[in-house]
Amino acid sequence: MASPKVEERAAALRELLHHHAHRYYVLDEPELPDAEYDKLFRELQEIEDKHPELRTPDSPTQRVGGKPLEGFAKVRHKLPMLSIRTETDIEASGARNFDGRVRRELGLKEADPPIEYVAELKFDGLAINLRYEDGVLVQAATRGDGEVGEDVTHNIRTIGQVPLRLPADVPPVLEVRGEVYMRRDDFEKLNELQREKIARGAKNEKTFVNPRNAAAGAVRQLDPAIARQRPLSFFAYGFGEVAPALDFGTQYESLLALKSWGFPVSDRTQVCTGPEDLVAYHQAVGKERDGLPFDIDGVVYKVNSIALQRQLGFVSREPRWAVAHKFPAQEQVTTVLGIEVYVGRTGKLTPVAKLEPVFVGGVTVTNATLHNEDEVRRKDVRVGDQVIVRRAGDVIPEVVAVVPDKRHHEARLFTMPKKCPVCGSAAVREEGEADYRCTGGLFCGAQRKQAILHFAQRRAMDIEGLGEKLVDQLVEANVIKTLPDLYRLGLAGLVALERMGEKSAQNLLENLEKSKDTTLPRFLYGLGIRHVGEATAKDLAKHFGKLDAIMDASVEQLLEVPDVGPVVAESIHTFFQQPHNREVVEQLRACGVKWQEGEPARREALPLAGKTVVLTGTLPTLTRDEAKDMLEAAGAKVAGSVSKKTDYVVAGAEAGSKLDKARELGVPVLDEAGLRKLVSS
Ligand code: D41
Repeated sequence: MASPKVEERAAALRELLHHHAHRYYVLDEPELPDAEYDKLFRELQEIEDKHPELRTPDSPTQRVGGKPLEGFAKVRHKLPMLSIRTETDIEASGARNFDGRVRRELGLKEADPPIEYVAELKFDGLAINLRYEDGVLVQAATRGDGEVGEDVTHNIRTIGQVPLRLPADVPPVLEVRGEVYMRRDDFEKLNELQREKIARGAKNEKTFVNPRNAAAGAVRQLDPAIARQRPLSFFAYGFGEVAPALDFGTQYESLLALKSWGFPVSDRTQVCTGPEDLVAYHQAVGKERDGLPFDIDGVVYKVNSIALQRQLGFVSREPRWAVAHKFPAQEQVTTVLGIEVYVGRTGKLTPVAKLEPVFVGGVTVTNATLHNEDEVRRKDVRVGDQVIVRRAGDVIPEVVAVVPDKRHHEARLFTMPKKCPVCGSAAVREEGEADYRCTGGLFCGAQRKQAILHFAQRRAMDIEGLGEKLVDQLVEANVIKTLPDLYRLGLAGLVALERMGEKSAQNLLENLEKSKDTTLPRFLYGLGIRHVGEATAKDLAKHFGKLDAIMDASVEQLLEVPDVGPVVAESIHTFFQQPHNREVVEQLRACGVKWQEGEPARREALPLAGKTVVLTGTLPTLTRDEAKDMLEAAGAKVAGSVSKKTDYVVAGAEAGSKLDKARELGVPVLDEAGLRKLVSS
């Protein structure tokens, strides 16, 4: 018999899990990281395993997957959508355990040859079943509880990567299964937009906790117009009902077939032989994880031979021939020790949470951004709170939510300081803006440091060896107050700095000298004008040819530059109206900073004027930047994704979905030789 205490705990867990399942599946607004939810779930499972009399019919453990939402038509899957067993052991042994189990089930001896597997990424999205009849997409449904999902056809149709029509050779009934997800850059853009809407006073808007929740929210959006604004992606990994049946020999062949029909299939999928190949794959993907453009929460191993898959079969809706091998979670709970305010290059004040160190997505995190004052208030983050921290890829870690029932104190609400914490100048928030800004400009040490680092970076003036530590020293010692001071540094002054030897000082001076020979776009970008990124700097240089023309341009003239809108034009104009900014430019030129000035562009005269080109894959001799420069010099616009408006796609080795898309849309595809011919045409 279970003790009253255990019984009480089971009831409390059921209550908690019901609450969090509702937040997650129905509202798309989780309050707990998945890993935390899983822990509670497993605790309840263990209690129920030990004391089956405590297992109630409504226990969350008795339901597989999500509950279909109200408001959507229900779809009964012709073949149930299975789930995938998770290998709990994060270490390499996870792959070995799986291989061991498979061999045992198949009755193999040690001397028998190794098993072939397909290893693939485990996308962190939501599973979808696409049904094609006579090659036409007729229905898209969520997984739901595996038996019954929701009809979300209208929203899935908005995903460009989902083919609406297939080639003639596909079976009359074809169901394709895959994962709908949101890329990290699309997710960041979406949340940035949401934050702006909230800053402008929108009431019913919120930011999303992670790309998966944003994707889930978009897929289950009742209004397809809203779904359309939430850029989703798709990749295919398997099949549902197929009639007449297809007779593939291996899992891998089936993926190649999907690819040939125009479905996006991950190019990171790999055939592996034996467990050590799987271990190597797990480790390699673990290293690549941060650099991927989307979230993955692990890798998946599948037995490659379809005959062996049949022999293995499944247990309680999980195939014995597949397993998910996870990576460290990208969200964790930790405590806020304090909230500090950082000052950025443009004077933007950012509240940053100081955290109890926590291991998230593979690294230890101690700081996480809170974005701005509104966000801190909306999420109601206070010192001492337990919060969910997310770290994915190269994005700065962020506090995504407070864990509400874990607050044990009455900490004070955060307010933004009205003075810059670095220089003491007034901090102001303009009407309709989300951020406070320090008004100190280059008087502010923080802005000065950031401005110098920005100027020195590789993509701007490319001053090698001028890193963060050195800039801190130079600014704090008051050796550098403005950018031209950099070029007035002397050997004696540098050597006087702590930890600076004569050799490194000499090197730095040489690098400074080298940096003087630059290009107009690099110089313009390096000035750090608000809203002028690399692309805009290039556009400006191309349009005006000479710096003086840009400095003297009116807002109207600036608006003539392609892709320059009112906000950007205003910002450039204001910058060059400030006498101290003009002075900085003059002094830099006087110090010997120079570039080749050009003629104002006559766009029509360029061979690729008005053409849009997309680059994908690795070219044999040109780097991506070189290819881009070549195309832009010929008047082309280089875009990031393929659409009907794309004129050419230049594809190199390992080109992925962009190439598939180009073929699907009939966009001409060129190799490097073709590119060279095109720009010289
Ligand atoms: O990338 C994924 N999330 C993924 C999910 C994948 N690469 N493969 C999967 N394979 C399966 C089986 C083995 C059952 C065909 C899956 C899933 N299932 C899956 N996703 C959600 C529930 C099940």
